[in-house]
Amino acid sequence: MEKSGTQLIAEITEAVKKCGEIMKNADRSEANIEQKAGHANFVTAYDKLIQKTIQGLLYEILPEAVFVGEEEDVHAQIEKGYSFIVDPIDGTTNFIKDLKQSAISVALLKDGKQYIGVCYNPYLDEVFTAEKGCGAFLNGQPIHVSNSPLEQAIVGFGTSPYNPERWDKTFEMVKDYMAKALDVRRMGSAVIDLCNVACGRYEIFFEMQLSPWDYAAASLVVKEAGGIVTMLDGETPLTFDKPCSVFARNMD
Ligand code: 2AM
Ligand code: CA
Repeated sequence: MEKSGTQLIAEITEAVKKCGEIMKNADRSEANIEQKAGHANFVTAYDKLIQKTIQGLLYEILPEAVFVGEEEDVHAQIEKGYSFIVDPIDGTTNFIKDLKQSAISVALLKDGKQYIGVCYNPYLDEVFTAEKGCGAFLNGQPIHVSNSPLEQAIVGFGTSPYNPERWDKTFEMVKDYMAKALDVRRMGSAVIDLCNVACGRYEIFFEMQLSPWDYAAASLVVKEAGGIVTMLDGETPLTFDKPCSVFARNMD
């Protein structure tokens, strides 16, 4: 018999919590930091270890699903059947710096469409979960985006650090929001930023370029919490087979 969404969420939650222990107890002196292509684009031995661990655990949960992970060389096809899209450590620079603002993100897609999202910040022991059509939850309690207007909004943003050609436009937008909103924040984890929109701590989050593992789970959490998530043009749906911009908000 096929597992229900509730069952899958429970099992995936258990898996991310196990991996959260690895993240929390990591010895950063042994993190073996490597530079990937682009400015401030790092991978540590822990990104790789957590990815390998979560891949094994997710395989036990749903063996028929293909696996796409940030630290993977070959990316699988996602348009048919089940696929997991996973970020083992979102906020790798925060992790390296011990800022305690990083998350593990697991999305489950069905025929290329978002079905389940689970995001875990082990430092706060916060797990955000959503199933398409069933609402969003923080540690099992229902969550909703805030109803504050722009004047009272916290606007989170990412700087697309590995894409210098995006910086000018990003900071123009930030300056514009500084004038119109309450204040701005730059956390360093798109997953945590999006979850902050979902539970009403932020009203807006944007970043000019992210990869599917950065938003596949958390953007479902925002939508199921009553928010809106599109590309920066305000209407185009996000893509899960290639990078895109992300614009999440509590209201239009
Ligand atoms: P990461 O920590 O998993 O690498 C910071 O602006 C946000 O962008 C983080 O969520 C970070 O995820 C993500 N990020 C960093 N490098 C990236 C890259 N090369 N492509 C897409 N997203 C990236
Ligand atoms: Ca990421």
